[in-house]
Amino acid sequence: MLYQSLRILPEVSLAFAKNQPVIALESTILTHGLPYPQSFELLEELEALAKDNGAIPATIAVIKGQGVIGLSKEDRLYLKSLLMGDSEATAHKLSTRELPFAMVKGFTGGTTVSATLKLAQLAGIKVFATGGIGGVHRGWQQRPDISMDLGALASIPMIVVSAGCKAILDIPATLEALESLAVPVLGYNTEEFPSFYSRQSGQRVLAASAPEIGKTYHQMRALGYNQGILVANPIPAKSEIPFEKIQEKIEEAIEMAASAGIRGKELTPYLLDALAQITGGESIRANLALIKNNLLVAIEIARNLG
Ligand code: PSU
Ligand code: MN
Repeated sequence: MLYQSLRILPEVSLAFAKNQPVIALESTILTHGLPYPQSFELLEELEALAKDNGAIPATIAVIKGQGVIGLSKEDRLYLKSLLMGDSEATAHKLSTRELPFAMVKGFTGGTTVSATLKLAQLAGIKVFATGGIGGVHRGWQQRPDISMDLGALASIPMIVVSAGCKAILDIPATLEALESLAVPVLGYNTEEFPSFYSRQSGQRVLAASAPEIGKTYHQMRALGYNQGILVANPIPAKSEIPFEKIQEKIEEAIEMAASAGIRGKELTPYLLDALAQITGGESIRANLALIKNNLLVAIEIARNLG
């Protein structure tokens, strides 16, 4: 058997050859983060937005055991067929620890931030746009549910543009963990760490511009660091859900998850879905707006990377 199998979309290889910015996108948001068909509409909008702004998107996933850097037409059709339940196979949620076994078994799935980082690194990508990273879940004192996204950020040199971490998490604890792991967290032109749906979180970070983020990335390489950089870019004001308002709904969603006994890798998709129901879709509208905004900032940073 062939160990490590990656397929790079020709358009992505060409972008490397032409020195055009290439931005990695994750796919768990498609398979587990958003309902179908909104998920695929978002994918198409994101890819068009990247191209309109002179960048090439590389949506990363695992298709039949192969790491895919940029989805082909066939990949999209196949993933859609799994999400619509037209096939026996299921779309898995793949984080770093699941990736090797999934490749051996020929599984198909969406890659989380951690697994996307791993595959993007192998492909030579330096900038990745996502919604919100995973982190330390509330209640970690009882059960230490800490996303593999943090370990991946600590060991893979990549600029990850997010709207902060997911609001459902323990945000101060997530920032503490990132500090312990020596992952720089830079606010994109802001000193307040955003909390996904909201521009506020009450937590302070250092503010940085796109050129400063690019230079910090190079400085880290010069110093021999393995860490990536977490860029925290606030959701546009017109799409935000105020911090106090969303907190109540998050607590409701967490209670629902607890009484349904949901834990492990099912927890995040469950909470996002519960929040979408509780907010009547407002959380999904906010999610769509912030990810587009993150993509634009990722392109701006990639241009400044030199
Ligand atoms: N944030 C979202 N939607 C998502 C995710 C994060 O708004 O779908 C996904 C990302 O792929 C992230 C993953 O890497 O959830 C984290 O899952 P966990 O908490 O199980 O590590
Ligand atoms: Mn977890």
